[in-house]
Amino acid sequence: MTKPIFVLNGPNLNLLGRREPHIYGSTTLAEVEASCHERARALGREVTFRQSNYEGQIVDWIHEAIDGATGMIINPGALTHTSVAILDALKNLSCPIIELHISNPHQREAFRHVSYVTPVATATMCGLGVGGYPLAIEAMDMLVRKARPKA
Ligand code: CA2
Repeated sequence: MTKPIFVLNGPNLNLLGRREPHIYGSTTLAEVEASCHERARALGREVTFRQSNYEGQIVDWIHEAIDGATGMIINPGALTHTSVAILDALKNLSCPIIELHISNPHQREAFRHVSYVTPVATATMCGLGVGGYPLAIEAMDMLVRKARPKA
């Protein structure tokens, strides 16, 4: 059986749809998760979708992905701009990595212009709102097929 695509979400993303709708929209994280499963199903893939407010938990899930994921989509939230631990964990993955953001951090405060994740990401996607999540599933499917063409 093929391994799932991991979709990991960092701190505060559990508040999606309930706070700051002018930046992040009014869709909840549960609805975002449903959109990922739906797009993955159409592509014949599975998704493991998780969110945590704790850096160490995200590091543990990245470790789980070393042998357990076919691709890693990660929105590390604010940890994008601070976390050497997440960078170091991601370095251990051999599968494609997509760094995903709902907003476009480059249009926001200067401290959001730095990402510790970008150097190890296969691709980055940002500024597409929550619609970026199912698009990232499609992009990941393309990257995985490119990495491992069928015999
Ligand atoms: O645009 C993104 O996806 C971010 O990763 C979101 C992070 C932010 O620190 C990054 O710079 C860009 C913040 C996540 C907070 O999510 C919330 C969602 C709804 C309400 C409040 C916070």
